[in-house]
Amino acid sequence: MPLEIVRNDITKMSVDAIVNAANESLLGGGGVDGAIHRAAGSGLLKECKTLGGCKTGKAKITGGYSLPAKYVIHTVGPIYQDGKHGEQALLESCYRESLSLASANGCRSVAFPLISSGVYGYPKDQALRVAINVISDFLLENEMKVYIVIFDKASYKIGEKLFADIAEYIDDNYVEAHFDFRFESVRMSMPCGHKSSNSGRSVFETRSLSESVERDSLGEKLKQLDESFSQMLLRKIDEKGITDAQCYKKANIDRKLFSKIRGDIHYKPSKPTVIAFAVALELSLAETEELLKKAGFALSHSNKFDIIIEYFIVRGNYNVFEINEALFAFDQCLLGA
Ligand code: AR6
Repeated sequence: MPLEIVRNDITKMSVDAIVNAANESLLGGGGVDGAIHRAAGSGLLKECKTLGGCKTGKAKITGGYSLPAKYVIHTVGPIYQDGKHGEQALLESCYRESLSLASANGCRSVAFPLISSGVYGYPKDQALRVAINVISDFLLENEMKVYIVIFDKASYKIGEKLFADIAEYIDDNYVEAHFDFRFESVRMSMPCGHKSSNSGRSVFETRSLSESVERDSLGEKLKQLDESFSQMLLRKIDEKGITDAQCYKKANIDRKLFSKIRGDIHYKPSKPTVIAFAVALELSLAETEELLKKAGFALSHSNKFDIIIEYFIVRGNYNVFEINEALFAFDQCLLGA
């Protein structure tokens, strides 16, 4: 996944560069800045003293010293007043400048904290949205692995209305599914010889009859395998008139994985990968089910992840990054590789 949201302490990230939410002096402070200086050791402050500070919205780079990261990119986020003082443009600039500095220094992986969302008071859901928008734009043109690092659950918030809507959707659908599920388990646990009220034939008998038919035609059937996942994916890309790169980037899937899928018609993807492509291709719910089926999966109402995906697809919201925000908020695995 080119963009990933993770819960971690940024000082522990083994990436080429971590980004520091610094202040204009670049001489350290509290929050993530304090944590980075403590973990890097005194060499970092010494180098920072030679930089002559940094303006809000800009970024400067130093070594990582005792950190697992090779570099620290120091950027200064805006202090949030009321959103009418150019805060958003400045925050966007922090992400853009940091990414271009990372790129200029050959970094292939970078980790960001949610800049300005602590002491500087930027509302966390809006800070996250800005981060995702700028980073995903950058990833359309550049190859890099970018992490947004969320320190604790409290510092992560998607819009309250969205959260409440999804929670309600899960509630409505989850209850329904539990009824179905109980019914299913009763059916599944019937003993083999149980007479089905519909056919009057035992499950065992039905199976032996059909087994002989199947044995005969198995060889034939194997010769007529359905279109595979990879074949359907490539066909849909053609039908939508988009390029491979547009598709895998929109799906938040990296190029290498896409080439594997392209080169192997029997490639078996994970479920989040299939859904990421369905979202990138803006497939309807029925088409998503079809694509999932090609890879041996289905959407189920006994699964929160599936219900959240369904919530977005039925509303025609195909932004993989927004979907990932919501999945993260509900502690589900994310779309992508
Ligand atoms: N790893 C990842 N994220 C963290 C960590 C960590 N170890 N520690 C905190 N955060 P803040 P700002 C999150 O206040 O708002 C400093 O004093 C935190 O939960 O560090 O840009 C500077 O010197 C929050 O979501 O930065 C400046 O004076 C996010 O990092 C001022 O604070 C940013 O919170 C900058 O304020």
